[in-house]
Parts: sequence; C-alpha cells; structure tokens
Amino acid sequence: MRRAVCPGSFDPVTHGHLDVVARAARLFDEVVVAVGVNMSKNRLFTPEERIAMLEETTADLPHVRVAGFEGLIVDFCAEVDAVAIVKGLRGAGDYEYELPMAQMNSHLTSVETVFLPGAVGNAFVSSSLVKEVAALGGDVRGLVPEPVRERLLTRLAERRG
Ligand code: COD
Repeated sequence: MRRAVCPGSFDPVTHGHLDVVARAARLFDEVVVAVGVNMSKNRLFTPEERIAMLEETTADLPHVRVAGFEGLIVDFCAEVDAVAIVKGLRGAGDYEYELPMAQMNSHLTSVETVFLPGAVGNAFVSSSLVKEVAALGGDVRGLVPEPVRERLLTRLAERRG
C-alpha cells in the first residue's frame, strides 16, 4: 500500500486543489488530504468546515480520505504511514515557496515530495484570490465546486453582518 498525503489549508478547497488530489489518487493506492488546523493565517472557515467541504467534494474519488493535522506535516505522514507528500505547482512562485519546504521535510524524515504541475486552466486559482473576488462581488463560478461557492457567499454575507 503506497499512501500519499496532500496537505494544505484549503480555505476553501478550489478546483485547483481537487485536480491535484484526483491526479494523486491515480498515482498512489490511497491519498489522505491533510487539512492544517493550527496554522497562523486568518481563516474564513473553521477546520471542521474545511474538512466537511473536502469530504463532500472528494466523495466521488476512490481511495481518498480527509483528516485534520496539527504540528509538522512529516509527523503526520509518519502517523498515517505515507511515503510521499504531493503538492501542486501553479508556477515559478509556487516552486520557490515549495522547494525549501520539500528539502526541509526530506531533511527531517525520508518522506519524498512529489510536485504535480497545476492544470493550465486552474493555474490562476487560489483560495485567497477566490475569497477576494467573491468578497468584492465577482463571480467565482467554475473556480470552486458549487456547494463551496454557496458556503463562501453565505460566510461572506455573515461577516458583512
Ligand atoms: N493548482 C495546483 N495546485 C494548487 C492550486 C492550483 N490552482 N491551488 C493550490 N494548489 C496547491 C498549492 O501549491 C499547495 O501545494 C496545495 O495546493 C495547498 O495549497 P493551500 O494554499 O491550500 O495550502 P498552504 O500552501 O497554505 O499549505 C501549507 C501547508 C499546510 C502544506 C504547510 O504550511 C505545512 O506543511 N504546514 C505544516 C507545518 C510544517 O510541517 N512546517 C514545516 C514545513 S517545512
């Protein structure tokens, strides 16, 4: 059984994330989507909400499960017995950011990082841009799954009071 972990903050999950998870699931026997629950960035959604959205939107993908994690990703990989971390790269900026993390993770344990090129059509999609566009009234259809878009609009409306 070769298991991989797809980590992220997923605040919220986008079609860019889901493309990487689906492709990882074709390469490995099982994929654990690992949602960082104690990370410093301000989040729009709670860990439970982010996990629920991922569970809903990956339900059709065989051999994919979702879990929260705290602490080092390499420790989570050891806990679930994963041989690889799979990350998506949208461009050179992602590579610059991801390479030292991959090297640090390799320094800490023997876990490998596998980079998948982001699909061309999703290369501009990020959770932060989706949130910004939606908050300013832009249309984010096609960038996130429909149930996620609905939750996003509801949360933004709640925040506006
Ligand atoms: N196309 C392809 N890939 C994409 C797209 C897209 N459109 N959008 C996002 N991705 C990829 C990102 O490149 C990333 O690989 C992944 O999806 C997750 O993205 P985010 O933005 O949801 O998550 P991040 O980048 O905020 O998550 C960071 C981690 C939680 C993975 C990282 O901080 C971490 O491992 N933290 C744990 C603590 C730790 O171990 N620290 C030491 C690391 S060396």
